[in-house]
Amino acid sequence: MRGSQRGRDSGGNGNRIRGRGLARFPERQVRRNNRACNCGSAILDCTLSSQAAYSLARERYAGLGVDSDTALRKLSSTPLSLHCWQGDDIGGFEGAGEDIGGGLAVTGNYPGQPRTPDELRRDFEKALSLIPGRHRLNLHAIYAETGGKTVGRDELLPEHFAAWTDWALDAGLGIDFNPTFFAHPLANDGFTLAHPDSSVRRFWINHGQACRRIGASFGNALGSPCVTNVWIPDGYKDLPADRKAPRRLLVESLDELFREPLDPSHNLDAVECKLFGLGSESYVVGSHEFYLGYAISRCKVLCLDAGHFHPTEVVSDKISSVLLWVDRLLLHVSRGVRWDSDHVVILSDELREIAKELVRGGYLPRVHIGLDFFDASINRIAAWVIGSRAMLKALLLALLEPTAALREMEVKGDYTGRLAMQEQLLTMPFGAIWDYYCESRGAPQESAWIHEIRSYERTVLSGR
Ligand code: RNT
Ligand code: ZN
Repeated sequence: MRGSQRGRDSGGNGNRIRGRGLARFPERQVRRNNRACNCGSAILDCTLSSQAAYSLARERYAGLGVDSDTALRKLSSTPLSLHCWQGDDIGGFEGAGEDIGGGLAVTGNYPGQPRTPDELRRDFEKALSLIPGRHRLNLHAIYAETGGKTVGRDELLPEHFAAWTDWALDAGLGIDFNPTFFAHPLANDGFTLAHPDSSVRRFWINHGQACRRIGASFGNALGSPCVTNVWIPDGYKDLPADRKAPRRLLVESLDELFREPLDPSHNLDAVECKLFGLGSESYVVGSHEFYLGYAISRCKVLCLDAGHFHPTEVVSDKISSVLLWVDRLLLHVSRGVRWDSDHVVILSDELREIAKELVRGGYLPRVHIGLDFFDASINRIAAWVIGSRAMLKALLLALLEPTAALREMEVKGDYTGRLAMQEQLLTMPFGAIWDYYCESRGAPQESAWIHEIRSYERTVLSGR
């Protein structure tokens, strides 16, 4: 594969990070002790009942030829990239008072929205303490901290993200990044990088260039490549007279935006397509075909957002196709519901299919698993926790699948056996494995984390 963007730790998906790890998560430290667990790594204490349930479940999976200890080890080395914007309704801290725009809409008014970067970071830490494993933060440019000074998006510098970097270093988190091509007066026409006015395009190109350098500074400081993802809202509500010209402009703008060579062990560029959005129902410049071609020809990471396709089209079916042609994939795991592409992720059929594809294809080292949803009608921290835990549960289910046995039936044409086994797998004692995993990684079991959210609401959120 020519000129591919491989990170420093190209054998994995980029979570070998610098930092002091659990230092910032006292709740996890409290649960830690020295007793050995069966599952091998990152050993924490587990209650006897969860150990016993795990032992029984492990035997059941062993009966299918599946080693659950190995599955847990693989799961714990798979990071998710958790999007900061679920925490504050994509508000950011620019303070210009712009609407989000870009066809993005966050509905709901749940109390406790964070008002400052520190409050957002505190909420994020709370969420992380309830999600097993070591994960990453996915940041947007509008979360810059400029000390009250107005800084144009085309002038943003790594120093405006110094607090995020220090915090991530302390917490042992990697960071991924996104230029923000919305919520700005120069995006109000609905066009940014494909705007017919070259000065508008130039502003947004400069913003993208600034963001790539910021991404590289995260990657350099944290010792793990930052995936910097470009998504633009550009498109038309109604039937365009010219579909070609904006796409040509977008290629030009992107080529200029990505012109500066950056070390792929610091920064990896990704591009995200969309079929339609609110206000861009008839035409989106950056369609799937556009970005698939762009990513292949320019050796970029392709981003597939699960909410960005026709409702009957599924991302799970695209993974094995696009990974024949691009080196790396970024997923925006989301859940479309009618017109909305950003409901909180749950353990749906499609989520399980996505995870199965990642595991069956051996793709985990080439795929960055990002989450992308926003809901302000429920507790925002709980939304992070529900979506992240659902993704991890889906991955664990996939890791516990007796894939070889299913494939054997498939090649023999025994589709009856294949379907019967797929149904049988749904009643296996997966919950015992998952609860044990959570406990052994210092995170609450499935029935317990909600109590911690309720108490955080009482003690912290209610004071805001
Ligand atoms: C929008 C895209 C994009 C955004 C974030 C906030 O439809 O999915 O990824 O959700 O940049
Ligand atoms: Zn997305």
